[in-house]
Amino acid sequence: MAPTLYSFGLSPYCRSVVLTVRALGLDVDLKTIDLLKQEQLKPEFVAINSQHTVPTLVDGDLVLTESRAICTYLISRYAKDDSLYPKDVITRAKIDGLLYFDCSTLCIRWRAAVHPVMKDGAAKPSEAAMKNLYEALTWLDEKLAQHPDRYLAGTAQPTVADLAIAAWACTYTASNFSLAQYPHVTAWLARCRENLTGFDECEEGAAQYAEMLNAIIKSRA
Ligand SMILES: N[C@@H](CCC(=O)N[C@@H](CS)C(=O)NCC(=O)O)C(=O)O
Repeated sequence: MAPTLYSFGLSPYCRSVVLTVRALGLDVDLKTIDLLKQEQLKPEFVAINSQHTVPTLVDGDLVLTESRAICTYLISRYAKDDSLYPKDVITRAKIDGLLYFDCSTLCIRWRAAVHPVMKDGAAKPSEAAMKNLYEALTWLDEKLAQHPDRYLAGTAQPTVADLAIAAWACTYTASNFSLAQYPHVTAWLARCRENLTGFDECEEGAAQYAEMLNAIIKSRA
């Protein structure tokens, strides 16, 4: 039976998993949990994931509730080759490092900038939070500068690190946070746009997210 993926298109976490599903050409039963309608709090979903977050993957008896673990699991279980998550120890270590950087730094700093607006009534992201976010993007740019024209882990082909981080990066650009001062990030994102299967779908979700965020900011101006 195909795995079930509970997902919401506006969520960057979900979009990274959907990019992985598309890259694998995998058949999944995609079920939308509309966070704007608070569907994640319905008892039937909380019974599956008491943390009530998407993405959530159910594959047989396995329930996974962390986006990056879902991506690497799907690749390990279903990929025809290992290009998205190479078994070579050094390359895999670099990819894991990038996924943790995404989880512990990029996402956290994005959330620190945007959540006060989305959840706590702030008029716009604070300057301090934006400074921290831009600092993290400088680090991402520096990583890419070490091997221009390649993907994040230094590979010639995209890996799961690109899928995870591109889902966030296109959210920045859609939300009018300029990446102009990060030439390597800009060029890498263009490569992702050109080469990742399903990137249009990912950018569509990013545009909807941005529309929601910008409408909130405008309403408080
Ligand atoms: N660490 C989780 C975070 C997932 C997460 O925070 N998802 C948000 C949407 S972007 C969510 O489901 N929020 C609903 C809630 O917390 O009730 C992952 O990477 O999968």
